Amino acid sequence: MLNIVDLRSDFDGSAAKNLYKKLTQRTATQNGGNIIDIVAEIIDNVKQNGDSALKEYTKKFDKAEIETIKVTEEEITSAYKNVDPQLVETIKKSKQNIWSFHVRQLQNSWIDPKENGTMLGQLVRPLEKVGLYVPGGTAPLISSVLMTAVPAKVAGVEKLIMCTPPSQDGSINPAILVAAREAGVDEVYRAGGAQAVAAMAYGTETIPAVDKVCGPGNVYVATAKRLVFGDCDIDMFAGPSEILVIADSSAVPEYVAADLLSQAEHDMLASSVLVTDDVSLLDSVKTEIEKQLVILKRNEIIEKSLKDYGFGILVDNIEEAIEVSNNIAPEHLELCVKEPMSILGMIKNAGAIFVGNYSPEPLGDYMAGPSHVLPTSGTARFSSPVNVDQFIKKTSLIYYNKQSLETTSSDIIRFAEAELLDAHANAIKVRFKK
Ligand code: HSO
Ligand code: ZN
Repeated sequence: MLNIVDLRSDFDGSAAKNLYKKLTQRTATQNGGNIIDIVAEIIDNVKQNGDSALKEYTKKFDKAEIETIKVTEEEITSAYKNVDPQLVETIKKSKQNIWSFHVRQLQNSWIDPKENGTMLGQLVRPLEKVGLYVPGGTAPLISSVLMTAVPAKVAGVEKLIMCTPPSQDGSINPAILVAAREAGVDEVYRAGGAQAVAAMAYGTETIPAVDKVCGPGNVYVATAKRLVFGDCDIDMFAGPSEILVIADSSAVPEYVAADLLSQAEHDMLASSVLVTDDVSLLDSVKTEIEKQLVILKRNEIIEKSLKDYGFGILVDNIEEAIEVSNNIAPEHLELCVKEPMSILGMIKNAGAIFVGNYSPEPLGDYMAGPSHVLPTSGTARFSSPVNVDQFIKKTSLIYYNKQSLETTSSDIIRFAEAELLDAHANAIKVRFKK
């Protein structure tokens, strides 16, 4: 089922290059066409007509006739009664682990007074209002609520709101509501798609405008985020899930196969790649995939995903495997090799690295602590997982006294005059004229 690519004799060849391209451009084709026009019209309508536009779209796209957009306190209370108490406990544990990890990312403001009387500093402040989009879809991604909301709350975001499309009866998955409450989300609204992004970016009668819109979504949501960017901030464009496993003869085929399948089940566009220097491991993983696939519920999605974007890549040695991985820059990288720690230093591009046979990717999806919202489609070359930094901003602080300003006055005046900006120069001169 995996597509086999043998790079052993052709390591730097075009086979590798084409493969990287195919894997990192899985969503490129979705952004064309008239989607931009459709989304721009939706945004405009929400800007003009607020709540009533939202309700119309909810009727049209989600087939739900809703009276109240805001989820009530009673709905949240009853959500707790409708979720297995053990799942509530699991959600709480996961939240705690995510919190403990992200607390370590907090940065202090600082002020640096110098002997010459100057003082420079940096004030670190949280964003005030953030909006989180949680998509509907075939799998309710309860954990994704925690993985974005908790880092925002650790950063100190005061008002965290969430939009998610309702089911046809107007309700919202109770476990999603429990996760939102546990993570510290302040308000939840029934709204989906591009219209929800527009509502959070510009505000409606019910939904407050926010400083930043976060969260994954389909191509309409992604396009809406692109269009509102500038009026507010946005996070990354998370694409379909990816896993790349580097494995040698010490890997366990059953585990490797299970981990590849775990990401393939997300999406027909998901990608699962095994890179190995051991032909017989590759054979056993292929056999294991066939064996495990038949009992998996989402096997149709998995089969399609593996057919298009599942690869078994053969290389001469683990150094070459690392080079392949660095070129793909996978969202998730598993190291199933004899001495995983010894190769960490060579890995340049990956969203998250899972070290050894007992750190499978779903550990990171749910419980380990680092956010599972990670850079996809090769963007790990230049971007980071969702983290506290994305919910803060910095302000510079500058203090000079009369004497220290005088010391540097001639340099400022020289700069200003070179730029032909004499009002700038004058702002210095007036302070020191005799
Ligand atoms: N692996 C997905 C996240 C997820 N998995 C949510 C299960 N639930 C993208 O990192
Ligand atoms: Zn996952």
